[in-house]
Amino acid sequence: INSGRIMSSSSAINDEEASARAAAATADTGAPTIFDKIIAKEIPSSIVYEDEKVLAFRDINPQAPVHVLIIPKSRDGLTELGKAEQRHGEILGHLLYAAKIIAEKEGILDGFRVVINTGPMACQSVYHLHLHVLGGRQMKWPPG
Ligand code: TR5
Repeated sequence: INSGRIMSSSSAINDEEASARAAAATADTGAPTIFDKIIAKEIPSSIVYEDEKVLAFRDINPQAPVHVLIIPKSRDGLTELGKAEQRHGEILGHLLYAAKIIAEKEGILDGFRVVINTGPMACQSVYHLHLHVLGGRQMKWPPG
């Protein structure tokens, strides 16, 4: 009974957080985002990996001991995964392989999660495609 009460109260908090994120989530407008400024190094970020095509930096609001975002340097219409076209296949593969390189550098190859939120229903908040690489703690399933 107690554990049932604890579970329902913690799921109420999660629901509240989820509702707040969902309410704040907006749809893609195609406008430039804060990530353009990070790519241009106009605003600082904690860069963990960079090559000619992608940039990876630490999330400002980490959800795990390791929480890195990987973005294409050229957005090229890829505001979100849901807008991907066949021509984006190469960069999508490059981003995913970069996730493995970063996981290796961060020492989380024993288990890590790669997340892409796409669209308001998934609470996407920045419309420049990005992969979240999360690790350094035991992950749970299902995600919220
Ligand atoms: O919700 P989605 O999947 O769109 O993820 C966007 C992520 O960008 C969130 O996890 C934010 O915490 C992260 N974010 C937002 C900003 C930001 C950032 N990560 C690093 N540096 C940031 N700056 C400087 N500014 C942001 N607005």
